[in-house]
Amino acid sequence: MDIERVELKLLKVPLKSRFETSFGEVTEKQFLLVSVHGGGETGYGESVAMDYPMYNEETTGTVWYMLEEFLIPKLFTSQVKQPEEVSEAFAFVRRNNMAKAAIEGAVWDLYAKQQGITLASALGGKKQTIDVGVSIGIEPTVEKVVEYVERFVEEGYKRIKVKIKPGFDVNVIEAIRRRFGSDLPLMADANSAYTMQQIDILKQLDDYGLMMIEQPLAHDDIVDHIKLQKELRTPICLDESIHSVEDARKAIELGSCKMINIKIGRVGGLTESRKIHDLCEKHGIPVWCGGMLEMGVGRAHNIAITTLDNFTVPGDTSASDRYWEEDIVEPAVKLAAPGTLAVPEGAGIGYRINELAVQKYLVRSAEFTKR
Ligand code: OSB
Ligand code: MG
Repeated sequence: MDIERVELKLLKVPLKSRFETSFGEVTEKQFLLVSVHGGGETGYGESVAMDYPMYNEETTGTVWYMLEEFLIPKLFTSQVKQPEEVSEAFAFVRRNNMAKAAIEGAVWDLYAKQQGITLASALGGKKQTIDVGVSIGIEPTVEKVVEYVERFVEEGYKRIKVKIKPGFDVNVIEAIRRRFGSDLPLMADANSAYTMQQIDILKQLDDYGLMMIEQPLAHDDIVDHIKLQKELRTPICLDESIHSVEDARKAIELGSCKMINIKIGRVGGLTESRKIHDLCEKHGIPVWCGGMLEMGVGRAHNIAITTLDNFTVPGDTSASDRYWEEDIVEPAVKLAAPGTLAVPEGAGIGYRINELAVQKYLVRSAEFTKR
């Protein structure tokens, strides 16, 4: 693959409404749009790191630094023939998975465009539509969460996820079940807000028929989660703890979880995401695609990976209008039918970039050329 030029653009976009998790609140999103040029085509990737190192250790700033200092130079000198080779080429850099994924995704898109096929089919995905759910943040009141649930149920989302933290957990789930009944596909995401000392609260949640509880314990734990899973009927789903197919193998072997949330950025790219998918499939562990408040390019990558067979649980890839007034892709990501996104038919990610929108949100840009 001939990769001649890479552009980085730092964009800053306000969210339509605040989004709070147990680790903090977001009101605007800074992210990098990565474009990779070669053979007359352009591939796009989106960095999903947040402004502060609260979800993981990366930030928009560290992603820019890793790309400029190590990853872009390596891409120019390593003569990759297939996108699968990018993550091998990047293995000399420890971690920094979101930086790696941002540019690896752009190379995958470039490859698919050069082949004239969709990114989904380049990855081996077969679905033409995917079922999706939505993630609801922590709100000042339980009533506000219930209002959001009502709105998204009306929009047809196939699974509702709510964020919880100590003091805002059983009461929230109880109110949602009371209002919407036991059939609503419902799950809770704790973003590591609990310890084993609080097992009694987590056991209370066991009575509400949740599809799963996501990352209840520490962000780097797969040991206490074994003990917790033994005490709960509700399946535990790991998010923060899984950075690689090796992490997934260990968690499955140990019994730390019964499901895995795959975020392309957290695991270092599409190639590693597919490996985790394949491993989980072999072990009967369902997977779903997580979200990091992406704009359209990131959403497009999420849609593509979700077309693989073992993405059997609706993920967090909601429509663009969940968070954004105006997306940077055209057309915006919209529900094709209630709770369903159509996999675009155009080559690569299948969405065009809205350059006017990119200009509107642009903070800083840089260009790197192969020498
Ligand atoms: O834990 O899944 C998470 C957003 C930011 C950081 C972590 C998480 C989330 C979400 C939002 O739950 C998912 C989305 O709508 O993109
Ligand atoms: Mg999560």
